[in-house]
Amino acid sequence: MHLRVINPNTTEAMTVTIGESARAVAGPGTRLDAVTSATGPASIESHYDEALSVPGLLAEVARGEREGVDGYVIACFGDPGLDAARELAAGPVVGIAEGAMHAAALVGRGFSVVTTLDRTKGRAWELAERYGAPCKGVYACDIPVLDLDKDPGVLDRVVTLAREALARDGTDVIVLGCAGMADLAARASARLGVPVVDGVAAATVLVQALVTLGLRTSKHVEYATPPAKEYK
Ligand code: 5HY
Repeated sequence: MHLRVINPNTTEAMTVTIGESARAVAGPGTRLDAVTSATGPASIESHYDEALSVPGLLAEVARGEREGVDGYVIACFGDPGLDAARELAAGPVVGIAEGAMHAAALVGRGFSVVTTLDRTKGRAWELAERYGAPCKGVYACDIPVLDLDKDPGVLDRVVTLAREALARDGTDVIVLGCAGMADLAARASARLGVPVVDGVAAATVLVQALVTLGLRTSKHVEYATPPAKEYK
């Protein structure tokens, strides 16, 4: 099968981290490529950024459809453009928040999210609500997305916040709230002694599982191909 992981921001360095995390869990029969949106924000840290990330994301899904891609991961914790992507894609489309939250629910009673900026916490709560996931808390380490790979103290900040979250929320699983944190999951889990979910890996395995099950996005009504019309 051929899967495509799409970084909806325009920062190639993040796509490298994302690709490494996705390839680490891709099966032997899976061809996986990680691509970067050609247009839009360098990072997604607001509703404005999220809105401007969607056209570039959808262009990558449309290209994937022309190239016969079997399934997609939207590698941004806001799951931007998820429903629109499902209208374009024949195969399954999973966002990393969606994948992480469902995986977390399968290995614990409840999870806490550790994300980047305070202002993105509301979106994480909204998604947990939509997905019916047992999210008990959302915390921000206040590190801008593009500083995650520059700040040497990131792992310590995430672990400290996660420890506080587990105690305060009474949770037993941590979800990392940014694609740029994908490479922290194993080390954080070793230090915390609880499962720490990287949404890139979780969503990749979920899409792979759906394709293996022969489950493609339903085209009955809601996610049918959009009606043909002029777009200016
Ligand atoms: C992400 N922003 O995963 C989100 C993280 C966030 O550019 N990639 C981004 O803070 O929502």
